[in-house]
Amino acid sequence: MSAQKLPKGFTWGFATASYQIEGAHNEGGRLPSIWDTFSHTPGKTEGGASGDVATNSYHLWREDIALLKSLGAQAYRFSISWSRVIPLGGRDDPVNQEGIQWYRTFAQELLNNGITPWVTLYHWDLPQNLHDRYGGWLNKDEIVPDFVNYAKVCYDALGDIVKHWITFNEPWCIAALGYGVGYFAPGRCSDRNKSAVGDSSTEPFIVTHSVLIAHGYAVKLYRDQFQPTQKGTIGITLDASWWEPYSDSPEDIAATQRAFDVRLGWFAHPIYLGYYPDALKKMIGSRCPEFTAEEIAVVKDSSDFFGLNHYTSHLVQEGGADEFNGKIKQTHTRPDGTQLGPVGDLDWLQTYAPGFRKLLGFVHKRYGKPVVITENGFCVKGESGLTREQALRDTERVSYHREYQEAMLKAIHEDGADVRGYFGWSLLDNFEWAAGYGPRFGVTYVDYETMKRYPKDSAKFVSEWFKTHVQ
Ligand code: PNW
Repeated sequence: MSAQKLPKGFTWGFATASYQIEGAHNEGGRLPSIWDTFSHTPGKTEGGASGDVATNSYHLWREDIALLKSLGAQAYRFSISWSRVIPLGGRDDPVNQEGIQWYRTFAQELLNNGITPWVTLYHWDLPQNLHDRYGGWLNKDEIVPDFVNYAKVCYDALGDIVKHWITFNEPWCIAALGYGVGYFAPGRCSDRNKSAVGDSSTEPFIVTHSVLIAHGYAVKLYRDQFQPTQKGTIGITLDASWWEPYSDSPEDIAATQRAFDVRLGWFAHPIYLGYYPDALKKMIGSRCPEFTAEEIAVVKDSSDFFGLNHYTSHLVQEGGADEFNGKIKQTHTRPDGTQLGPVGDLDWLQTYAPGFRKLLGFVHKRYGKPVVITENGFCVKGESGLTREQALRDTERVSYHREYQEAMLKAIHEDGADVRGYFGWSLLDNFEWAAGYGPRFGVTYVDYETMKRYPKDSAKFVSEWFKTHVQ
């Protein structure tokens, strides 16, 4: 059994995102995104951290590629900063050739090193100008054509060498964290005793609607005008926990079903099945936007694969108030007081690999598409307080990856899940959004003083594991 391999054609590598690694926030013609504005606003990020410098990958990209190569990665998932490519963002705004050229050089150099680029178009960094000009994702009629134009610029400029596209990363975070609880840019939230802006009861649903439609039209454009000649694939990345009932009470079981339907189905149902889930409509009633016939025809079946980001599992109880999670209560503590698994450096994260196995089987069966794991990883509790030498011996992250990768293998061989790829999050320690530089998700340690990269034990583990399991 241990000799079992991954299916032929399976690809693996590591993932990052533009704002979390690039730095050079005001170089090369780039203008601010909502994450620049947000992170420069006092009180929004831990210690006032920003991505101004991050891991300086805009300048140190050759080192990043050399690192990927030394680990034997077959693929690399990175994202394009919209504000580098179209600094003002809009369909009538100028394209910044310097930005285009940077990504082209980067993608070409990956290929020269035998690494396949997987490109995310939107990993949360909306050009600030579009937010200021018309409200960004709140304004469907403006943002959809602007996003589609941005996608077209990218397909045109890079599609001859980039064959794997992901339109959006985790729309749930965009909508719920950006416009519901205000924890992420643009920081809108009506019911916090912070500076209340926006309407958390409607905006996340409006934003999601815009994102789904923008995704649909960007995919349609690719399929109509580029896929026939460029022959790439395109899809979206959604994030999901595995949700398990806290007890076997009918209430907790029903709440768990709602977690799947609302937290994941809010996005996955329209894209893979062609409608918003009943549980969502029931919960939010007339606040649920409606698709026109044309829109839903474009959104339905708009992803060639199921891009899945997965980190943790949750136990679910009836009785929460938060609509974005389906009004459930989530915990990692079992009724007997034990924990699901080792605790990470962020409170939503605990290791529980059996949940990953079950989720892979579930997603494949429910949504019927091949799955690509576009992120999976762990931040070790207290790692930023360790010396570099200590941090490099990251046994907990090694265990996490061993357990999750073995769980994936079981899902493939024993449950029939169709999984085609795996990207570890992340290649590097990096800017962990509102949590700043505290939590470290990298398989590579970054010394933020010198910007030197040092592979941790987990980098070697992941690399060896995949080398022995791919065929
Ligand atoms: C993902 N949750 O975000 C993002 O795609 C990455 O950019 C990020 O660095 C990484 O995971 C680690 O956080 C998530 O609350 C944010 O469950 C929040 C959750 C999950 C993923």
